[in-house]
Amino acid sequence: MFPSYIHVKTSLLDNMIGVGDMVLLEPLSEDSFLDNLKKRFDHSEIYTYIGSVVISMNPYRSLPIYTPEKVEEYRNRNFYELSPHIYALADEAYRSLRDQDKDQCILITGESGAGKTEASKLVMSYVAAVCGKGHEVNKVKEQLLQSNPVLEAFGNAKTVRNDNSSRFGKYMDIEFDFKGDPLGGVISNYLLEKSRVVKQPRGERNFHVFYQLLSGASDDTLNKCRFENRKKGLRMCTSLDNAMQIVGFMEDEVQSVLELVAAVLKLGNIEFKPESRCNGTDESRVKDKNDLKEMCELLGIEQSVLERAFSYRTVEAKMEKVSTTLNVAQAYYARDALAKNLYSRLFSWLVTRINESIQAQTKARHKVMGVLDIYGFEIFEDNSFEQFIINYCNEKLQQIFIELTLREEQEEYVREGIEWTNIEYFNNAIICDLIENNQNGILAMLDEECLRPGTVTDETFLDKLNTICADHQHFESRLNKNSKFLNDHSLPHNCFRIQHYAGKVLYRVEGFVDKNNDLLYRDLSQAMYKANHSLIKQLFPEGNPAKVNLKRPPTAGFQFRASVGTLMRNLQTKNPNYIRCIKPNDKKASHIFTDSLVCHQVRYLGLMENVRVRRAGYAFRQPYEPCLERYKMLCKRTWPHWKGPARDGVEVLMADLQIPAEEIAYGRSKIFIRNPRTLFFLEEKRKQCLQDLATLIQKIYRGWK
Ligand code: AOV
Ligand code: MG
Repeated sequence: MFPSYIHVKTSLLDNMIGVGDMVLLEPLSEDSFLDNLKKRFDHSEIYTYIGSVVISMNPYRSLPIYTPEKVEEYRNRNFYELSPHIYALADEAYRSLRDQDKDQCILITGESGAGKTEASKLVMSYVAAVCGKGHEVNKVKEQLLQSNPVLEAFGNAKTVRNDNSSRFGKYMDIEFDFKGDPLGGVISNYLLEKSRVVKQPRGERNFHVFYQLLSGASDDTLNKCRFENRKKGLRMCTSLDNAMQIVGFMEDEVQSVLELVAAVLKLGNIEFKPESRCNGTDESRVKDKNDLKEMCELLGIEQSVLERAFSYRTVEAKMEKVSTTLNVAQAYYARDALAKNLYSRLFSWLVTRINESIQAQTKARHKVMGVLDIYGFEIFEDNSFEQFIINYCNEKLQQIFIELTLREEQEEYVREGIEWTNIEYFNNAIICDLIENNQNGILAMLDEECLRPGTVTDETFLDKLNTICADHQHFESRLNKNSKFLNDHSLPHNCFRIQHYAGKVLYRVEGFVDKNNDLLYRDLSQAMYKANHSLIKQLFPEGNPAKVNLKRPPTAGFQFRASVGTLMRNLQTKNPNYIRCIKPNDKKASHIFTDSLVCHQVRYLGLMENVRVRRAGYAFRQPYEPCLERYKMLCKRTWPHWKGPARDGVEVLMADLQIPAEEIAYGRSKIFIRNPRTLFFLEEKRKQCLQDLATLIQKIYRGWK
């Protein structure tokens, strides 16, 4: 937890560049909040506090504020001593972990392109710079840091919003020993956006690694991956290769991984044509077998087995096996399902493999620092299952944000023996419940629909929602039985709308059932299991014919809900540190501050709410000693020395300055000030006093001359 005392540096109150802490904003309104952000942004001050929360504006250009000198500047300094910086938060979290034995977590939120991933890397590199040294420790640090480029190559892609958008959620626990030296780490990944493997929205790209392989791999690698005729471009793959080596991948493992990536590319080239059968139906056949052949060679799969799996599907029920033919559309569906599964399982394997490398070698683990960099809230024109899942996760994060911020405030009041007055705030638990409730939550109903026998479609799912959620105040649909939205033409029939804490989002149900089911025909998993390729075999354990399991695997939604639950329980046990990232414009441009865009983010990040919570009781607090030290010159009875407890001195001082009693509360170790104006008054007085003193000294000096 941050020491909540505020050492008022002039930098926090400089009029030119606004105030460094929003808690001190006077008057407080959305306009003044935005104005302050803009003022600071224009002066390249991209960081601003709300108490101990750091707001980070993406500058979209490199600023000279991450140098080794800066690291030294912020090292071992109190949070409010210097101007706001992400390093101050990292330093505070690290020291609190090392010296006060408190597990920490760094929660980074904000929309796509707002700077979350960059922020997480800055925190990690800062901690790496200030924690222990030595050969072994340095190796651990390097491995932890280099896991980033590896995961980014496979899990990031260029999107309309961000050239390096993370398409997976990531939580990393860094483990330290009692001295504060890093021992290792554990990474958890959340739902990779695997649909991107087979289809990308216009103007977007597939995952980086595909391009890195094709334009950057060595001739040897390209040959091994059956890309002999590939025109050689820039060599960019080397940095990935390096990173993988540092993390601890063996040469043959790197090769296997790249072969799999190549296989996905070949798979994407396979096309199908219909072949008429005597019973009048069409059966699918592979059109040109060259890509199929190459893919099978790469993965050590017998071509006929895979070819058959693209034409037939075997359904096993109890003791029976029934084979049905696939038409062309079904064959494409099967191909895409295989590509998505290959890639996402490879990604999960990579995470497991990285974890093996970076896990702590000793059991001396003492404390952990968790860093969460998860996809931000997404409101697109067309929102599907992926956005629904992502937004659900953000809803949960907002919930613990509010909960923990309030709890932290409350705890401090109790500790200091000050009366706590209840704060009104919007509790989004009701929206979380709409989504995750075990009985009638949207995810549960989707699962129920996916498991129900009979014809299940996205429409039957929507029907179900309409009957069950109709009266929920955060759920909207035109087919609601109460028809409240019947005439709302912004709400099409095949959609439902949720009023999230961050705004309303329209979800199109198409694909929900399918994506939640996430089915891969067993013939395909069995074909993969038979592969003579060490990696592939591991990725499809369910393809083992000896272990045919008729039970359905858990749905995508179910798995996600479970992992979010685990994450939340984990975060609850740690001391949270928040970084709230904001994107200044949607042109990826420097120096442009689009008011409406920023305003929108400030709203849905709940930042005003955050300031209000911080200011609800007493905006400001400071331990007695530094307070007395700073203002004792304002009172004859405390200047130049106060003999006695600092608290008494502060009381005398405040009485002498005629600060109204209701403005102040005296806690056990701190003075609490209700209104920032009182603080400004004190600061103003002090400035005046210092000026008078300077004039006096000048006069004396002249007198001497
Ligand atoms: P995100 O993680 O929040 O989006 P990133 O951290 O990838 O966003 O930031 C997007 C881009 O903004 C980076 O590639 C940088 O070019 C630039 N940027 C961000 N922070 C800084 C900074 N502190 N200094 C300079 N440039 C910066 V997403 O992963 O899409 O939700 O899913
Ligand atoms: Mg990111």
